Order: sequence, then structure tokens, then C-alpha cells
Amino acid sequence: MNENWEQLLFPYQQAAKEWKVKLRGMRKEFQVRGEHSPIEFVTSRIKSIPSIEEKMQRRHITAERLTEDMEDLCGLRIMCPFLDDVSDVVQLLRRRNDVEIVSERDYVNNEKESGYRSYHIVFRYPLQLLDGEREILVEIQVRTLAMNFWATLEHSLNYKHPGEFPEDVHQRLQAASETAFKLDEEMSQIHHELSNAEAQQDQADDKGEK
Ligand code: 0O2
Repeated sequence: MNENWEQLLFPYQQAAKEWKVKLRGMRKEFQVRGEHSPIEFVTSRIKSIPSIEEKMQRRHITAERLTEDMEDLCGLRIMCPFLDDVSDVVQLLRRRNDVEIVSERDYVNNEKESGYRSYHIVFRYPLQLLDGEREILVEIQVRTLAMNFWATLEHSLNYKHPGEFPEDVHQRLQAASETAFKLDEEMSQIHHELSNAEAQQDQADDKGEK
């Protein structure tokens, strides 16, 4: 990486590290409390230089406007076990006072044409640097394990065959996304039923003890 890129991307690398600690801390806090954690695991990435250059061209973003107009230089992903956990994580992020949310995109309820589903949140984060505070943009994508399975494989297929998929492949990928969503709904339903049964059993046990 040349020196200019290294200097430009350093704050984003630092923010990614700090946010991984914060998000993993949230998961741990649920575990310590003995509660279900809506966070299964967290990953992060700094946008690759070829991907930055491609997006600058495609979106007509100038070098001067780069850090303001490219919102996903620092990206984190939160993978959730169940469908309801996605909105719970979004609520948790909205309640924090160390971020100022700039935009939200709900591709969970409004899936993209490709079949992609995920909830995207962009926020400003005040990063402490040697010269003082600097606000930088961070993007978090929140998705279920099933959505992540689909997006990861679709991305790797697209990487090998860049550009548009043939129409039949496009339709099969959309159908596969629908199957993944049905799996999410079924697993959430099972989770609800088991949680309700457990709560009823606890109530019955409490009454029995009195
Ligand atoms: P990377 O890691 O950045 O190279 P744009 O970024 O211009 O494409 P926009 O509006 O800024 O679009 O963002 P959008 O579409 O809300 O989110 C872009 C990111 O969402 C992508 O980043 C992917 O991580 C994910 N994404 C969006 N659509 C799809 C899709 O159809 N399939 C998959 N697998 N992922 C998708 P990059 O740029 O691909 O990744």
C-alpha cells in the first residue's frame, strides 16, 4: 500500500478495530447476563483500494470528497442467529450515544433485485487521533446467518463471473434467497415456540414452589 493510501485508511482501520471490540463486548454482556445474544459473530473490513477506485469512477466521487461521499470505507458486519435479532441489534445501535446515525437502508424488508437482504446503518463516529478528535463514517451491515450464507456465496460467484449473471442464474439466485428467507422464518418460529414453552414452564415451577 503506498504511503498516501496508508495515511488515508489508517483512521478507518483503527475505527474497525474499536468497533469490533465494542460489538463483541455487547455479545459478551448478553452471555454474562445469561441472556440470548442477538449477535452471533462480527467481522470487519477496510474497503480495498481497487474497490474504492471503481466506486469513485462509478459514482463520480472526487478525491477531495472521498471520505465524506464514500460511506463504506470502514465496514462491519453483524451476523444474527434469528430474524428478530436483526431489529433488536438495530435498536441497540440506535440507543448508543457514541454514534450519530446518518442513514439506514432496510434491505431485509425491501430486498434488492438480486435477492440481497441485510440492514445497513451508516453513522458518524468520533475517533481520537494524535491531533485530536476526527469524525469518520462507518457502515454496519446487520444480517442473519442465512442472509450471510446467501450474500457470501453470491458475491463469490459474482467475483468469478463479474457483471450481470445470465437470466436463468439470476432467477435461481433470487429463488435461493427466498429459500434462505423461509429458513430464517421457520427457525425464528421454532425459537419463539421454544422460548414461550420455557417461560410457561418457569411460571409453573414458580407457582409450584409457592
Ligand atoms: P466491498 O467490500 O465494498 O467491495 P455501492 O457500494 O455503490 O454498490 P451503495 O448504495 O453505496 O452501493 O451501497 P449498498 O448497495 O447499500 O451496499 C453495498 C454493499 O452491500 C456491497 O459492498 C455489499 O457488501 C452489499 N451488497 C449490496 N448488494 C449486494 C448484492 O446484490 N449481493 C451481495 N452479495 N452483496 C451486496 P461491495 O461494494 O460489494 O463490497
